[in-house]
Amino acid sequence: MENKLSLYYSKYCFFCQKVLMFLRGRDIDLELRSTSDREHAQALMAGGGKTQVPCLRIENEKGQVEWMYESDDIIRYLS
Ligand SMILES: N[C@@H](CCC(=O)N[C@@H](CS)C(=O)NCC(=O)O)C(=O)O
Repeated sequence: MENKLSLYYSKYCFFCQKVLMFLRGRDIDLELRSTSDREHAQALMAGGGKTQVPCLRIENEKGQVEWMYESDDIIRYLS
């Protein structure tokens, strides 16, 4: 089973736009979670420990979760 991916983002954030541009046209199974949605913002803070976006939540088949914060690291991971 593949890792389950969720991208926390804000539409006002340049670094998020960079990651979203990278995703465009690529067939990557990933859920987009806008932090304009209070529920997503709270989950990001609770899980990752800070509100910074973009953040990629990576959940492996064992249910272990990693929170990846840097846009360049996220793009590298998804490449
Ligand atoms: N070096 C980071 C910069 C990310 C960043 O500065 N994000 C801003 C929005 S553009 C942010 O989330 N600021 C609010 C916060 O840190 O809580 C990256 O490349 O992802």
